[in-house]
Amino acid sequence: MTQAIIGIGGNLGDRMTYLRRMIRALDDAECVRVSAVSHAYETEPWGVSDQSSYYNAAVRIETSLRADELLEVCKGIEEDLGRRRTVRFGPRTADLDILLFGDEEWVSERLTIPHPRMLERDFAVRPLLDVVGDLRMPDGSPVTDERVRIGRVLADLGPLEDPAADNVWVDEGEVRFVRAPFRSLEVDEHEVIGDWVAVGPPRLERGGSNSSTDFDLLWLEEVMNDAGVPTTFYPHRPGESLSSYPGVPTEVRLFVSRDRIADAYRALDEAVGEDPDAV
Ligand code: A4P
Ligand code: MG
Repeated sequence: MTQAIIGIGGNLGDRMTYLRRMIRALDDAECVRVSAVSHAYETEPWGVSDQSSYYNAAVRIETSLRADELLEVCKGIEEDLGRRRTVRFGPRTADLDILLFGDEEWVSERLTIPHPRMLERDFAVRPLLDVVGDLRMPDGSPVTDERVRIGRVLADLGPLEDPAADNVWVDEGEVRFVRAPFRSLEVDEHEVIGDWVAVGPPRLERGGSNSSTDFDLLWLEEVMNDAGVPTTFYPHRPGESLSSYPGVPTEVRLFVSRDRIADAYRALDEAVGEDPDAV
């Protein structure tokens, strides 16, 4: 896994919506997971004058892709979001630049990492410092805002939704990550209860006798407990149904503490990685 930072921005259309869609698309991409998101900033357009201000942000991801593969993912997202390449540095709905990719350096016609002009751009550095406090360039020098001189931040527009905080995974049979409605909590009460978030598939039980799910919630509980992530079942532990309505299925769900969801992800990933039969 490599930690990479992607600078995102755009200055056409509903700019905030495009930022959200870029973040979402990155998190949805195969082998990419968003682990932190900066504030959104309104920034002074740089390059071609006479274009409207940009909204910029930075996204920290964990990925098993190589940098050149990640570039293809980024270009695909730009395309999906309707970017038309017209003028270089000109207006666009969605621009994704790989700013840093672990401590790797790339110099080719298609890919330069670290992004060559990032340190002089307020619109790149400011959000970047939101997502990684103590950040270093591949040569070991710290990333600071000392050299910024172009693309000034005009306004801090506040936090953007961080999908890592809200993702829950549910599904029948297989482990699959399903996104909760983005940041909103209008998930039904079976999925979020107070500070608890449901993970894993629901287990349907009928008056005491268990129906099978391919995926055992007790196994998942063990994984979480090993990782120190607090868990609880609702409405009761599997197999301990107290239903007074025999035959009426009860949905038993495992919940983990909401503020530990990132650890929950990691623990499951590791567990599945170790045990191919687990799913
Ligand atoms: N490329 C090389 N290295 C990278 C990398 N690390 N990440 C290549 C992404 N792409 C990289 O990019 C041109 C080519 O750069 C790509 O085909 C890729 O192979 P592009 O996105 O097609 O065109 P572009 O964005 O116009 O060029 P470039 O060089 O990425 O421009 P910048 O530097 O991103 O500038 N003002 C404000 N306030 N905020 C902005 O976000 N952005 C720009 C674009 C101009 N002014 C801005 C902003
Ligand atoms: Mg670009």
